[in-house]
Amino acid sequence: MKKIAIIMGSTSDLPVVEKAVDTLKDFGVPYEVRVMSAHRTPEAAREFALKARENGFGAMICAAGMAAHLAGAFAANTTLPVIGIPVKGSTFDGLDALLSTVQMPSGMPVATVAINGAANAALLAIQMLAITDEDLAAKLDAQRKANTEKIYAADEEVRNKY
Ligand code: RP5
Repeated sequence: MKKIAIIMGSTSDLPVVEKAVDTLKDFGVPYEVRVMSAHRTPEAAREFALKARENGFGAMICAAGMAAHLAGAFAANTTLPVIGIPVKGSTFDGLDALLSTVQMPSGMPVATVAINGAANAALLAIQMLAITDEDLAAKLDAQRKANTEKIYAADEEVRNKY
């Protein structure tokens, strides 16, 4: 199975990124977690992106806050799918990172999830791998069913209570 790269701009992004790691773990999808910055370590980020396909990755998740160029910098150097997680910082409620991540120019797509949307980033990466992996697709179906059951149970609980 292809690996998923999870890259964050700083270890201060870890509390957000951990939800993506947990989700990939739950689905048994192999991953590598790295800290690289579009601004502080641009050479390392470029090198990693250039070699990602030959190194066995199928998609990459890039999490960054503030002037969040990480996902875009990776997209510039690979044709693997890049998923961006805008991380909420101490100012602007994460809107700065959201706009920096989502507003890519034509020809350089970054699939941007919600601010701090790490679980969805991982699920999207899993869905990409599941295009050609039926076992993974079955696990996604099972998770959807379990989530639906949880909502039915919550609905019943609320109806009974009120
Ligand atoms: C971004 O700047 C990082 O992704 C992080 O969200 C933000 C702040 O980084 P630190 O100053 O906490 O290292 O590049």
